[in-house]
Amino acid sequence: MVFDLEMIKKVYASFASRVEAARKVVGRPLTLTEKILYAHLWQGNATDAFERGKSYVDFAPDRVAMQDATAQMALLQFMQAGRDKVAVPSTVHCDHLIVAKENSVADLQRAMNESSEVFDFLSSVSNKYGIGFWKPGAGIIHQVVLENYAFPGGMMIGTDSHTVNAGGLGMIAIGVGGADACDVMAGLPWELKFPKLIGVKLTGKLSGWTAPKDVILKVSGILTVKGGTGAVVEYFGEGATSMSCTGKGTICNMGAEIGATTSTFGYDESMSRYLKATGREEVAALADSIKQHLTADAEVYADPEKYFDQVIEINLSELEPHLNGPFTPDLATPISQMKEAAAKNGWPTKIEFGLIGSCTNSSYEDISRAVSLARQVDEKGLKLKANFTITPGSETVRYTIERDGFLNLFNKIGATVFANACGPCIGMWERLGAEKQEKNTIVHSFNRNFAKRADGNPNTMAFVGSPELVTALAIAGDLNFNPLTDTLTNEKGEQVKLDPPTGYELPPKGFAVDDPGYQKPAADGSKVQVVVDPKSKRLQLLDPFAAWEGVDLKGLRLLIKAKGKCTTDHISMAGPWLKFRGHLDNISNNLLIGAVNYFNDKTDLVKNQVTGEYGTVPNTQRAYKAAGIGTIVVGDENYGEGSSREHAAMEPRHLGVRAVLVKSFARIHETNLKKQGMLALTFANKEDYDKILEDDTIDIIGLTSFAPNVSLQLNLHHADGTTDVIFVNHSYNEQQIEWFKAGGALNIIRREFAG
Ligand code: MIC
Ligand code: SF4
Repeated sequence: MVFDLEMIKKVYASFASRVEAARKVVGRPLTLTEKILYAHLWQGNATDAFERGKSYVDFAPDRVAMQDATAQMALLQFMQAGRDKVAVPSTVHCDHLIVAKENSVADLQRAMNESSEVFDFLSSVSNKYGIGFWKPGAGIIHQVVLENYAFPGGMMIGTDSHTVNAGGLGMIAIGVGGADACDVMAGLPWELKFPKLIGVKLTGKLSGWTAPKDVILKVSGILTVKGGTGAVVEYFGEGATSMSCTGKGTICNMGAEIGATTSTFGYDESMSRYLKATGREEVAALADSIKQHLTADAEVYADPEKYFDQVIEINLSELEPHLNGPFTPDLATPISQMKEAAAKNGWPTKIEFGLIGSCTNSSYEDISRAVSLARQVDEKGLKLKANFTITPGSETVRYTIERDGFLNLFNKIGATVFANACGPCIGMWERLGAEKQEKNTIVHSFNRNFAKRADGNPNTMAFVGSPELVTALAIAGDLNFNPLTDTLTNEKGEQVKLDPPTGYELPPKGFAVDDPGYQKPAADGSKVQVVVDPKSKRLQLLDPFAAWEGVDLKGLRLLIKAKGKCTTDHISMAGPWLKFRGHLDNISNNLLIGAVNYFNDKTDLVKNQVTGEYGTVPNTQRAYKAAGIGTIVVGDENYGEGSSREHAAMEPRHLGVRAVLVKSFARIHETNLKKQGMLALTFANKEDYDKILEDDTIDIIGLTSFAPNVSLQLNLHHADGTTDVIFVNHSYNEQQIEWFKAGGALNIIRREFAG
C-alpha cells in the first residue's frame, strides 16, 4: 500500500515550476537542497532569493512524524490548538518506551503492560485527529518512515532529531520540537532560518570492511559535533550513486551528530530500487518523471566550490573503517590506530557488549552483512567473546530476516534479538550490573554515545562503528582487534582470519511482513474520546505558561553554570525518565541532573543562594520557584546538543527558569526554548562566561525594547558588592519576540483559534 499518494502527486505537479521560479530569482544553477526548500515555500512560487544563514523563511512541509516519547507533549499541545484534524499527513510511532532486557517477545509484553496508559492515549489521540498510528513493535520511527513515507524531493519535519534519516531517500527531513510539529499539524507555516550548504563529494567506491557508516564517522571527525550547525549537508558524486539507499539513510541519520539541520542525496537508481522493493513502484515512476529536478543542476556538482559554503571530499576507495568515541560521536579513530589510541587514553580494551541495529543501522543490507560475519563464528570454530545483541529497525526488516534464516543464525551463536525499538540506544536497557558503575567498553552501531546514554553507567565507554565492524569486534571481544589485518585464535587454538563482510542491498526474495503494526485513524474522529486521568503519573494536561510581565527581569539567581558538554541527555535524561514524557511536572524532576556544576565539578549539586545550602538541581529550582525567585542557567558551547526533546526547554520553563545564557546553542534546542517563551541568549564575548560567579544576582536589561539584532545587557551583581556589565546576543526575529511576550508560541495559536 502506498500512503498519501495524492499528496506526493500534488508536490510533484508543481515541483518543476517552483524550481524554475527559484532559479530565476536566485539567478544561478541550484543545489538539490535549494530546489526542495524553494519548492516548499509557504507562499508558493519564490519571489525573492533568501540569504543563507540569515533569512527566516516560512515553509510548508508535506508531512509530520512523531515518536512516542515526544508525541505525548506534541499532541498535548496540539489538543489545545482547537483543530478537528491534522492539516498535513502525520504519524505516531511507538518505539522509545520498550525496555530491552530478555528478548523481543517478553520485552514487548512488559512494555505493553507498563505503558498501556500512554499507548492508549497516543492511539486515541491519533484516531481522533486523523493521525496514522504505528503500534509498539512496529519498529523505529525512522526505519518505518523510510520504508513507507519518505519520497524524493519531499519535505518533512519530525519530533526526533534523527528524522534526518529520510535524506537517504532524497528528502529534506528535519528534526524539531513538539511545538513546531504542533504548528504544522495545525495548518500553520513552519519557520526555519535558510540554511547554509555543505557539499560532500564522495569519490571512489566502498568495498571490503568499509561501510556507509564510516562516511559519517569520518565526516563527524572532520566537522565535529557543532560543525554542521545551521547547515544542510548535500552528498554527491560517484561514491554517492554507487551506495545503497539505506546506506545513504545511515549517513543522513548520523548527520544529526554534527548538528546539521539535515543531510540529503540526489535521487538515483538506488532510491528507485528501494522504493520498488518497498511496494512503492508508483512513487518511483512519479519521481522518474521529474528526476532532473530531484538532484542538483549539473553545474553545481561540476564546480561545487562555487555553490556550497564549504566542500569536503572523501575518497571511499581509501576510507578506513572507524570507531568514534567514547562519550562523543566526533572523536573518530580509524581502526588501524585504535590499539595505540586505546593504550594512550586508558580505554578498557575488553569489549563487554556489541550491539547492532537502531534507527541508524538496521537495514536488510546491514543485517545481511553482519550475518556474513556471524556465519564465520561456526565455520571457523570461533566463539563470541562479547555479548552480542540485535535490535531490528522495523517489523518488516525483522520478519524478512527471520524468513531468510538470519535470526536463527544470530541465535545459534548466542546473540540476543531485542524488540523492534530503540532499546539500548536510548537507555531503555536493563543491563545486568550497570548499577555497579564499573569502567567498561561497549561497541555499537547506534549514533550517540554520550555519557550514561545506553545503560545509565557514567563509566561505560561506548564506541560507535558500522554493524559489520561491531560484529567483528563482538566476535573478538577486543577493542585492539583490527579485522583487516589481525587473526583470531579459534577454539582449537588455530589462527583464523575473518573474511570481509558481504551482503545484499535488498532481500533477494523481497520484503515480507505479516502484520506491520499499523492502525488507520477513524475517518470521522469527532466521537473519539481522549481521556487523561487527572491522577495519572504518566500524563498531565498542559496549563498555559504565564505571559511576560512587561518589565526587565531583575534579581535573577544563578541556578547552575554548566561546565563543558551539556547535551539534551544532560538537561533531561532519557532511560528511566522516558516514562514521564507526558507529565511535565514529574519529568521536571530530572532537570539538568546530568550537567556538571562549574563550581564544584559535581553533577546535580548546586548552591541555593537563599539558604546557602547545596541540593539537587530540581529541588533547588523548586525552592526558588516557591519563593517567587526567577533564575538563569548558564552553559558552554553547543548547549542542548543531541535530541529534539522539548522537555529540555519546557522543564526549566515550568520550574521558573527565565533565561538560558550560553556560548552557543544547538539549533533545535534554541528553537525549543524560544517556542516555550524562554530567553535563549548567547555571550557577545565568550570570555564573559568566566565572569559568572556562583553567588551572582543577575538583571536582564533591555527587554522593554526587545528587538531583532539588538543585544541585551546583563548586570552581574557579585556577592562582594561589585557589578560586571556584559552584553548578550540573541537570534529572535519579530515573531519569536511575540512568543516570548505571550509566554510561549502556543498561547498565540490558542488565542488565534479561540478568536
Ligand atoms: C535520541 O536519539 O536522543 C532520541 C531519544 O530519539 C531523541 C528524541 C527524544 O528525546 O525523545 C532525538 O533524537 O530527538
Ligand atoms: Fe531511537 Fe536511538 Fe534512533 Fe533515537 S537514535 S530514534 S533513540 S534508535
